[in-house]
Amino acid sequence: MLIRKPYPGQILPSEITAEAVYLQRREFLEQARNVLLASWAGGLWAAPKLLAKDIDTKMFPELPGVKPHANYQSPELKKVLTRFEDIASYNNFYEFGLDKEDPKERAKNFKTRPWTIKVHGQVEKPADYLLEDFMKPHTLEDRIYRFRCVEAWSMVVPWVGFPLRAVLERAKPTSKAKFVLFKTLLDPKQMPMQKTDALPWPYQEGLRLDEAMHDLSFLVVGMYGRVLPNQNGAPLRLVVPWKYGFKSIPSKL
Ligand SMILES: Nc1nc2c(c(=O)[nH]1)N[C@H]1C(S)=C(S)[C@@H](COP(=O)(O)O)O[C@H]1N2
Ligand SMILES: [Mo]
Repeated sequence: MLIRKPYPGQILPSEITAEAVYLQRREFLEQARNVLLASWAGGLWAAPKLLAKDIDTKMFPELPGVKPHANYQSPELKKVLTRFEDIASYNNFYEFGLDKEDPKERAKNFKTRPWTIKVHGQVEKPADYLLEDFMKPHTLEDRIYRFRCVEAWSMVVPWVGFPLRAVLERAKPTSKAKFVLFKTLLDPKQMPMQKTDALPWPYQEGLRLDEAMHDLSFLVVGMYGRVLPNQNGAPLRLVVPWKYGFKSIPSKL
């Protein structure tokens, strides 16, 4: 028999903020911010900031053939999912700026086509793929993951993509392969922060081969059944749900 004992420091369910309260807090923060912005702007500088409420999901075309296609509007899912507008307007994508609001404005014109993905190193089948060819063999899946940042915020996101494992199986790692290295595009003309030394560029992340081969490691091309917004790492990003967000590298593999 399994007996669950609380361990020292365990968070009791009663201590977790009720969701409704949490959501109210977000709304409150957004309203407070709008009021603040309005009063600062006060006719002096009227730089209109793009807010979550300005994001129109219809700007992002629907991806066909997603399985299973979740009904994002169902009351059950609406209750647990973070809103599209919030996921697409609170981003860590340092190539486009250090503030959460920077990427959605500055990545607007980022060019995601044509896009090449290089798979090389200790693999039997190294190749350069055009994004369309890279994706062709894969059925798009809808997977709801909780995404946690080490900064202590999290979101529940219905991603669309395919397992990283399928890609690795295609590339056939040799017996010498131990790790997978992921690299984001280096293009300071398009990614303004790459002109600074805020971080060592290009952004890189690594996984052990067994982590990369795990069923949950997911290559993402969309969310909410729609094309991935640039600020969330279009055209292709990694999502590793049991690790903090910084492992989930956008925009290139
Ligand atoms: N290339 C690149 N990848 C990155 C980052 C980044 O700044 N640049 N930030 C990481 C961090 S800290 C987080 S929390 C997630 C944020 O992804 P999201 O903005 O789509 O939620 O991307 C991760 N991958
Ligand atoms: Mo993060």
